[in-house]
Amino acid sequence: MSLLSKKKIEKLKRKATDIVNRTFDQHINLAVTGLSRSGKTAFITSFVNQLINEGSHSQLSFFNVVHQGNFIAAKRVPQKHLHIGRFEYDRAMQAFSEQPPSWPEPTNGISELRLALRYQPQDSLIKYATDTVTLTIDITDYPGEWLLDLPILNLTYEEWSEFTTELLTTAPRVSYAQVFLDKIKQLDPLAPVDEQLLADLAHDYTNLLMIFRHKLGLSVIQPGRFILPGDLADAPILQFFPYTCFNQLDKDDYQNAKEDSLIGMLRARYIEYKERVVRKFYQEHFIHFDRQIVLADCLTPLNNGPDSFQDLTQAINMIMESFNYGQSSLLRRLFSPRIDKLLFAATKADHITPEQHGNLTALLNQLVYKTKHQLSFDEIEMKTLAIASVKSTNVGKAQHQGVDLPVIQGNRASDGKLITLFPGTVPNKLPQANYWQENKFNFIGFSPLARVDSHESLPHLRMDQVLQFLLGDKIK
Ligand SMILES: Nc1nc2c(ncn2[C@@H]2O[C@H](COP(=O)(O)OP(=O)(O)OP(=O)(O)O)[C@@H](O)[C@H]2O)c(=O)[nH]1
Ligand SMILES: [Mg+2]
Repeated sequence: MSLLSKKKIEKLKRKATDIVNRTFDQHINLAVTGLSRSGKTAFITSFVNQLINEGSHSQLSFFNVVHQGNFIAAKRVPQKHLHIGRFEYDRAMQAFSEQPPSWPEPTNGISELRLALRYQPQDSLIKYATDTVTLTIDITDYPGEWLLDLPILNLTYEEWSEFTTELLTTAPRVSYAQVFLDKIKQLDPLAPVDEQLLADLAHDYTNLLMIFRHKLGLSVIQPGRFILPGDLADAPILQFFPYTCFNQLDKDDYQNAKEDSLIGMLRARYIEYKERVVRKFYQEHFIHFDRQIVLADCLTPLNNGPDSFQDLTQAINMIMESFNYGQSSLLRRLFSPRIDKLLFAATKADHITPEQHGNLTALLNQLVYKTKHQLSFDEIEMKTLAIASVKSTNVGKAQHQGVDLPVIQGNRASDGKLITLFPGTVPNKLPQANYWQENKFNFIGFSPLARVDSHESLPHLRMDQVLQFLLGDKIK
């Protein structure tokens, strides 16, 4: 055979392999969300870190492809959408690898990262055709606050104002909202709009939302973009607020109000927000997600008290609406979403002793499944897990009045001091009044335990179960 024909045959062979690979190669869009500070950045960093460092002492025994020895390698590849921010993996790993190590900075908005995972197929048909298959994973990080806005799509400005007025006029919000409510009372809603006044009041309202989230630890924050504006910071589309005196406004006057009146402009901006911000997010991003992870920090609200916990319950209810695929659901009517697996993960499980993990999962189950009964989730497979993306404590035992007590030990974030503590018990169901009287949950922020180089695996709890649930069935 001539050299040329040999070369030609080689080329043809390569082409054939390429076609086979393209047929079997897989792709998945994975979305990660959760309210601010719930642990999204730490989660994605750990997710990527576990995969790209597999082999260097990573602990992924529940991830079948690794356990069975068929995992070859994973690497980062350029992301799909160039107009979306990059998930700053290197910056996050840099924080974990410093001495002393620290947590990555808070993020604001949406970002993306793409991974290519190569493995040896086990499926007899695929195995016959090719030695290796690549699973491409697009990971998107976006704020859970954006999902809290879904109900807005179904509400008129008047209805939304009424919903929000109810929140603002009851405890715990009312004590901070009174000044704002008084200012609104002074306004003539039908007078020509003063845009500066409108901007100032929108600013006051945004500040209130910040206090609710960061000072009171509340979760129901609407509109979600006000505290996490992404690239919309200072845009007029975010300059509106609920009108809290609808009970004093004549219905006809409201209907006939011109756009240059205060109430008319508030209504117009609300409608604009609904269309250009909320609907756009669902259309441009949400409907393309295949699988979703919702991270929930249940421990901080337990530590904050009943108001904060009750608010988390309501926020999870609202977030669940985005996965309600029932025929008559708002989501189904407006879009064609395709998420088929939904993982709810209670983060920061390294803050409690291991015998409490079951309770934490049971508690999250109650939060999630309470809504599941009311809505239709038939098309989505769901799972709940208690995880730590980056485990930052060690577990031990301490003697207390002659009894062995399980304790955790870690570096306190506020001063870096090594402390040992029994953090308290987590209820295994939605806490009743007596829980709050009898228990004091002690949630103390910890720094990462020890520095981890970028080529080493981060310590974790149950990230392998996360990987198996989200990717396992795609790896054949
Ligand atoms: N102990 C422990 N703390 C964690 C873990 N994950 C996150 N944290 C803590 O939670 C904080 C917030 O984590 P991030 O990953 O930045 O959360 P986020 O959801 O990305 O926050 P935003 O970007 O502000 O929305 C961190 O700074 C840590 O203090 C974990 O696995 N274990
Ligand atoms: Mg973040």
